[in-house]
Amino acid sequence: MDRLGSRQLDQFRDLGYVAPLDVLSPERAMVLLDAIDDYLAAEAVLDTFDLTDPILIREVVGDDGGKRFEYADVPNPAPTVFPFFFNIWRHDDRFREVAFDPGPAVVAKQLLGADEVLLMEDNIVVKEPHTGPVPFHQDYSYWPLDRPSAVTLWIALGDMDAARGSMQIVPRSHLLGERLPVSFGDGRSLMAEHWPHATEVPTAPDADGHELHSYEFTSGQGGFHDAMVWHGSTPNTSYLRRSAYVIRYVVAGSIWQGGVRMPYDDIDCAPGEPLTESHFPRVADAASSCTCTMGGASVAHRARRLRLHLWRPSRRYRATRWRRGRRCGGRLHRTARRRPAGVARRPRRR
Ligand SMILES: O=C(O)CCC(=O)C(=O)O
Repeated sequence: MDRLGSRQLDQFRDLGYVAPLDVLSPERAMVLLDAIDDYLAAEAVLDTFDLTDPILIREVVGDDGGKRFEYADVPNPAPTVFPFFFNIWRHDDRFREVAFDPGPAVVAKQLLGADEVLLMEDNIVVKEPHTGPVPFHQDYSYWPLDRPSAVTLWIALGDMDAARGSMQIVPRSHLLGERLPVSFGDGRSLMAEHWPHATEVPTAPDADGHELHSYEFTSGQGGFHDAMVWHGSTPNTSYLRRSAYVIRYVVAGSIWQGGVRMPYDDIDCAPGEPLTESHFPRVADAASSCTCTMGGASVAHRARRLRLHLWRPSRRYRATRWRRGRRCGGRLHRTARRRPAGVARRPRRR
């Protein structure tokens, strides 16, 4: 992936995002799509939950008398329609290679004006056919960081437009201050009583007079957005599964806030300390060329894109049979955990 030019950097500063960018070749995108298909077909998952699971955040007082927030389990009888994979790079080399590719990471450094960036997390976001929107939200509100010095790279796996459930961005909204996190299932704002400094993201920003920009990408293209920009995605009204690979980069030296600000994984980093590289590895040390980008589409590329477009949505996958605890063809390096009956998957967000 090439470094950005000054016009693209200006676009990012002005609008809060920059797109479209050639991030992956269609072939590489196809490899990731096949990987996702494998995971879903095998019903074996890593740290995965349904993005639309109900979210409940409660305040607890620790032994030291300090207050912090944690997620509470909420029973959710609804079938999984919105699989969300978390930190897949830890388990699968096909994703790790992209997450550690210096090309996109160098662009993240350019956008953040940083000497070093860390990989905060990666995600796969799958929208099954005929599933709803992702409500507008701001990524920073889900992160226990002391500053919004982070960017998200959203990569389309498969050709993408609004009918397929693509991303929508509210340009310039990154300049409008901190907002409350949103529960993705019902669009409810969270933390209102605890974060008096933050206001809600409008549920329909266009009805409030804001512009909307939509991502229309061919497979492998992507866009970077600012941690403060409002964005969401349209319903997937097509008969095709929609998949995206998402990488989040954060400036090295950012301070971890932990549950004092927002629940997250338990990690080896105490609140008030800089992010630990054992959990948030450093990327972008290498040169800026990206080995996985193949910009110009050859005839073969286009043929594969067409195949992607016609890709059958559920070769082996049965949405209703989605659950934890199965083997995944020996690909996983970690034993899947079985959730006790009646207990919802623990919600976790970016
Ligand atoms: O993929 C989607 O539908 C939404 C993803 C998103 O909001 C994000 O990655 O920040």
